[in-house]
Amino acid sequence: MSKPTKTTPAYSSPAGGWGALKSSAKHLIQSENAAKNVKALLKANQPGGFDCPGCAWGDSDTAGKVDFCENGVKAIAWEATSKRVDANFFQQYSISELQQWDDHSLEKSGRLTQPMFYDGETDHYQTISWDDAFSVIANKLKTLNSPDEALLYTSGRASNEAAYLYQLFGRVLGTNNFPDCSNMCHEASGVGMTKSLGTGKGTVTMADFDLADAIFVFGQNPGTNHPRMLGTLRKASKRGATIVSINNLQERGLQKFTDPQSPKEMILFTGTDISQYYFTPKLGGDMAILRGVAKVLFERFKTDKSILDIDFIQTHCHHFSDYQNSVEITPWQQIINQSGLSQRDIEQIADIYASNKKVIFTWAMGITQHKHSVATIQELVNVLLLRGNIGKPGAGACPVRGHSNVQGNRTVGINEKPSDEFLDALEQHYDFKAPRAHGLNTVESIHAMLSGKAKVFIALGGNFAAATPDTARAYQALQQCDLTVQISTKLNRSHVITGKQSLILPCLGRTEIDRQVGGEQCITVEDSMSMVHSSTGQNEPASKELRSETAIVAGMASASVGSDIVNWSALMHDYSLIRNDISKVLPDFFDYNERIKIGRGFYLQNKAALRQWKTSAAKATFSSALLPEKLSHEIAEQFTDKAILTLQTLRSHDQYNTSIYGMDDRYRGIYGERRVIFVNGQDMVKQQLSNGDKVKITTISNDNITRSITDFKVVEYTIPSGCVAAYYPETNPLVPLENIADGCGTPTYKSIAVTIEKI
Ligand SMILES: Nc1nc2c(c(=O)[nH]1)N[C@H]1C(S)=C(S)[C@@H](COP(=O)(O)OP(=O)(O)OC[C@H]3O[C@@H](n4cnc5c(=O)[nH]c(N)nc54)[C@H](O)[C@@H]3O)O[C@H]1N2
Ligand SMILES: Nc1nc2c(c(=O)[nH]1)N[C@H]1C(S)=C(S)[C@@H](COP(=O)(O)OP(=O)(O)OC[C@H]3O[C@@H](n4cnc5c(=O)[nH]c(N)nc54)[C@H](O)[C@@H]3O)O[C@H]1N2
Ligand SMILES: [Mo]
Repeated sequence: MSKPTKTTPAYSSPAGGWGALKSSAKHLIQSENAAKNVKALLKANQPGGFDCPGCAWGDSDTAGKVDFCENGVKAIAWEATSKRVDANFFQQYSISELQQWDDHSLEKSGRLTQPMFYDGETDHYQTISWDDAFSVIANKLKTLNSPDEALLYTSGRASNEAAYLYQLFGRVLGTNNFPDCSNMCHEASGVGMTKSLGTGKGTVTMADFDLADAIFVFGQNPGTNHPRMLGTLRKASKRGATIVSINNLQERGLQKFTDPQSPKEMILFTGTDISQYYFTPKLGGDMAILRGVAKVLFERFKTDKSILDIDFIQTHCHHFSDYQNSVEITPWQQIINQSGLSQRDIEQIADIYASNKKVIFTWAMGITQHKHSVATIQELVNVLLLRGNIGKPGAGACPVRGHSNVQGNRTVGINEKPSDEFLDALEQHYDFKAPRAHGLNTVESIHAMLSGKAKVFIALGGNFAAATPDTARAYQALQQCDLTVQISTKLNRSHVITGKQSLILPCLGRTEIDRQVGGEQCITVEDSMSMVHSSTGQNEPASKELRSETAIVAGMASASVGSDIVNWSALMHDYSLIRNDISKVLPDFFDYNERIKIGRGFYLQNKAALRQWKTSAAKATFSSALLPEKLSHEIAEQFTDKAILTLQTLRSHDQYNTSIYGMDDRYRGIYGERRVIFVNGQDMVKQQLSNGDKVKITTISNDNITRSITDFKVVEYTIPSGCVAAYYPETNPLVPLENIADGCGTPTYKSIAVTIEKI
């Protein structure tokens, strides 16, 4: 085991602290709107204020105190910039020219201000009126042979109201083609947990973090991606809970954290130790760790019957003996090889797990973006079930979501595989026939565009061109479309990689005041703890021409499918009517409008947390999948003689997915650049590489497609031998479209077999 005291030389101060304050101030000043942003920040995550557009971590009970973090500041400052991308900008720069800009330069150009249209006749976007833009969409949709030739992508920032209306639009149009960011993100959590527990959502609330005896953080970098979670972990650590991190890298935030909101820690330059134990497995090794833990538990159970919660297992679980058998036939050698940890390490993890009564497992992309992610998540659940750690206070499963409302989007119907129950309710409420055939997920959508089966691509937010795998093919897919439509706040790659025609529809951001006929509107979102709360923008909109996402969806829908089935404009004028509709279709949202007025909103009850299992057997189900026979590098060994490394693609501290705020990654000691690859020292020796060498990275696959990116700088780093890491989205050209998780369509962004070669 590596104790947290052994840090990378990269950053020796605690995460957070003055470094975070300094960086927050820098980003506020660079937004050129500092005063407005400071005012906005005080309203972030507060009742009556807006939900931070950063991450999906739950709000703590900080009424009267500020509740935001360094990266929330960046997200807010990024949206509230004073820079504008207007008609003059598009006159000045052609699309071909903008294609040469990097992602940082595109987004840094500022907020989009008016609808723009590209028709393929010149190399420039031209202005267009909102009505004409909606007619372009309606006319194109009418020429399709089938509504299934349309794709309606969603990124997880959209509000419940906008997302609900968007899925209704698609279904009235006649398709379930709702690819979304979740397909690339936590899909495996939803699939795995639904199979095992009958719910795709986390079973814990913020209150459980105050009660847990131990918290295990798997494959997640909260110091960067969910900084407010560090506040929760700090509080838990201070009251004596045990925190264990299991991460391929020694992330600074998981080691030591100074809460910028603690005057004492700030003044004394001290911090709180976060993880008492830190284990650094190989990429994709978590399922093996968990299998090893189960093996130890079964072994100990022979002499100590209290090790497993037999009462719970007998009353609530299904397929226990199949699971026990799978665990027993899994050899230790395979566990050790795949995990990269020793048997001793795994025994220690099992000891910590077994000696704490109430345990929470949290996880994020280090778990969900592998080939065997669904099986890994089911194994996380298996281990929780063994000790009755589901549906008991202070214990449970916590997939920490990405986008601030990705969970809400799914809840209100953004799903390419909707349940019959949901479609029945829609049909009943609106009196129409909803399409029943399942639609396409993100990767399937790219295949459909490439083969000409899909012709119109509409995106409610996000940056499809940059976020998706196999960049060359993703670009080609979009470029083959007859029409691409982007509903966005800021300029990005997806605006310059266009279909034959293309529309940019600029929308209000989360921080802005949303004025409709019925007055100023609030929207609602759901966080990772299933809390639904309202969000009210505070800033003046970046341009008078902006429309809300909800209004844009309503405009597209009424132009395209008419208003016989749904009165789009009435809903757009007053969002409380949309919420009324949602509560009719989804009964869990009863008294929706009333309940969001109280405090921090309401909790959508998780059935598994009540030990009610909505699985086919009405029990929590142990999954008995075996460990994968081979991990990605072992599969790739058949195709090359060269030394194979496994690449994970991850986020720097200065980015929000494809939005690149800046070129630093402070906690990893990287400044002013992004084209770096983190390599283990011994691997460098083997490959005769030195720090600072420039390399070409090439994917190993057997499909005769060459995927290479070049000019990456080698950085020696504390990372297990055989593993390397580099930032996304620059690495997306390396990710084959075919490399997806078993049982869900998530690209294997955290395990790409590559070779590196000095240039
Ligand atoms: N500031 C900021 N906040 C964000 C985002 C952002 O880009 N910027 N993105 C949002 C979104 S959409 C999401 S999904 C989340 C993402 O949040 P994270 O999941 O934290 O994001 P990644 O940067 O992909 O980090 C993956 C982490 O898992 C570790 N890891 C990788 N592979 C493995 C493995 O096989 N096993 C183990 N045990 N560890 C592994 C990596 O070392 C890294 O620490 O954050 C959300 N919040
Ligand atoms: N290689 C690799 N690829 C990955 C990942 C990885 O770890 N590695 N992670 C995957 C994950 S977890 C995710 S979630 C996806 C993210 O995929 P997306 O959600 O598609 O991408 P984002 O970068 O979050 O989208 C940024 C754009 O959203 C727009 N935007 C911002 N705010 C708003 C708003 O309020 N409304 C609207 N309409 N638009 C807005 C802006 O124009 C901005 O340019 O990427 C995935 N891709
Ligand atoms: Mo995500």
